[in-house]
Amino acid sequence: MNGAEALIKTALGAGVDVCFANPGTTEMPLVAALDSVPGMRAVLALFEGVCTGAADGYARMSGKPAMTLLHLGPGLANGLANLHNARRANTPVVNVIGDQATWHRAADAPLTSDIVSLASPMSGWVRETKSPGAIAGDMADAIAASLTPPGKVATLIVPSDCQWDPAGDASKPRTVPPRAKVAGDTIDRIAKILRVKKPTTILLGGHALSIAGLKSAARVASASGCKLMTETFTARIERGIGIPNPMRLPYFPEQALEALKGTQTLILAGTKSPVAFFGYQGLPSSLVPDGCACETLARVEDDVAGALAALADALGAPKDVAVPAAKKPQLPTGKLDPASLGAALAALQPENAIIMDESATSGGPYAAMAGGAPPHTSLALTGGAIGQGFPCATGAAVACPDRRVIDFQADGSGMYTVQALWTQARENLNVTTILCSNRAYRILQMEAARAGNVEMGRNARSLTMLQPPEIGWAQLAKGFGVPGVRVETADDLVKQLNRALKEPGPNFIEAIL
Ligand SMILES: Cc1ncc(C[n+]2csc(CCOP(=O)(O)OP(=O)(O)O)c2C)c(N)n1
Repeated sequence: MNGAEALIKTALGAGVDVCFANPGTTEMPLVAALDSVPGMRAVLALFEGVCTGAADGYARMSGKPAMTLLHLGPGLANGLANLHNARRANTPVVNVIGDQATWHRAADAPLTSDIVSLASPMSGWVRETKSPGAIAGDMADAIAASLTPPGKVATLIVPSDCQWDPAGDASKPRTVPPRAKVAGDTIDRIAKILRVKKPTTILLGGHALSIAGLKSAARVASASGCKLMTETFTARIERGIGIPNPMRLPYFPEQALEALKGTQTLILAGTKSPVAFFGYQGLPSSLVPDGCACETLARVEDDVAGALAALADALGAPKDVAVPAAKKPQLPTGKLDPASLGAALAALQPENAIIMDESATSGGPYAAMAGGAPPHTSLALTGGAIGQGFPCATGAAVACPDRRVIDFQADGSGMYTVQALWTQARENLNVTTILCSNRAYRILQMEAARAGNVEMGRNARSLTMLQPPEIGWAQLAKGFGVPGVRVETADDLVKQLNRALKEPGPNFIEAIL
């Protein structure tokens, strides 16, 4: 067995059986090993940002890492933005990156670069394999590191001679520590704060947004009268009829501070203390109101769902709390705008759908209505590096072939990684894309106005508008092998969405806003 085969056998032994790849010469032994060691599903993506975003979506839905296979420093560099998003989502990802043969490094050949330095900021764990005998153990360590709570990006750099030279056998999976249980003292301390019944808000994130976490949080709120809120951008949240539906902390700092106004204690459950997405002149970094105390029930790496359940019990909360009936979204007619688009999606999405939400400024009305949609899972852009929607939806569909994935996709963001559509077609994935076609970087126009640049000049307009020329989205989708249509009214959208959601395989709807 050579090093490459030992690596793949180790991955399979640890349950890692999907590889999102864009290989090159330095990964050829690994490419061969993907056949000589059977069991790995190898998925080609035509840009490394698609590989890394797909690995993120896959792990958010399956709970286990996929491996990426990337080509030296430049291949990794192309994938970094979506690794940044994965890192912010605490997603387990295992990057395997080929490098020059150890004896060829000194030659400083054209593709040689400092891969460790490139990988480090976006990785929670980085290692270079030093010998063929070490490769299997390194891979086992990388997988364990990725799965160590709360979940990490782990990057293993494997020189090509360590792949092709004879190696020992595969390594056994390492033991991964479970999420830390929150101490009884902490539960008692938080329960005491909640019993005082001063205005208190619990900010929920990470695993608190599972069904069990949300239900326990609702029990705590019903027993104590506290408010519940979720972090603004959630890696994964369960939503829909019958599922507690806390308000989302607003994005803009003025609105977030307003939403938290009057709160005397902010309790963190599976998230960090909230901060503004950007620094704005005259506004603070921290979104915790002045004079408000901040307490931690559970950190992101802790068993936050268990802590919320224990807290609910400590407060003597009833076992089940009725979820207020949510308004069922009505099918829209007439003009197509973010409100009618949101209503159409919320009304038509099938039970158990996975919504990848990179809808940016077009998604507000949908987010407000989704609580009345059938139960579903929602994934968001956690790190703000746009271009995540198409890849993440692709990975989610690989993880969950029996569920319909809906990529609710802003147009500007979509253009960064549009070639993921080709992977959706090749793998025949059940992904419906709804493209919010406002043909602008709308958020940047809003930010310009907020900064006082209301009458934008020629350059500012040019840098925030996506036409001319108009992007032919439906033709683009068709060119990648995904049937695509364009709709201009709410009625047309309803008709096309109804059809698309029932058809197997990928499809695409450009909604002109
Ligand atoms: C990788 C990366 N590049 C650039 C940006 C800056 N940026 C933030 S939002 C945005 C435009 C978003 O436009 P679109 O996706 O069409 O959504 P809209 O604002 O129109 O709703 C840009 C360029 C970013 N966040 N990430």
